[in-house]
Amino acid sequence: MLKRFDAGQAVEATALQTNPKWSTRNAAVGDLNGDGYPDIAVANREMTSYVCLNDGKLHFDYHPLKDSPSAATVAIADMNGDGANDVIYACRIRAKA
Ligand SMILES: [Ca+2]
Ligand SMILES: [Ca+2]
Repeated sequence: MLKRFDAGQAVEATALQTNPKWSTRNAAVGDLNGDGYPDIAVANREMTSYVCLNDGKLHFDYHPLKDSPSAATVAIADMNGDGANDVIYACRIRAKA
């Protein structure tokens, strides 16, 4: 669910369409492709995680994160100082809880 805030008050909410089979545990927001629109990275438990690239009209293209078998959390930051955001995700192997 996306909410817009104006002066601290929630004034609008929009359902974000994602795959209902995703077992999402965490999400992070940041511009991942440099187009100026914020994108979303999601951490999915016991399955592949994804980045969701925003076209600026709240439509998202989903791209799998390589080697993300069971991510517990995710963050977005420029880790190598090249000016482009990177995705950082922590995975649990053989997660039971
Ligand atoms: Ca973007
Ligand atoms: Ca970077």
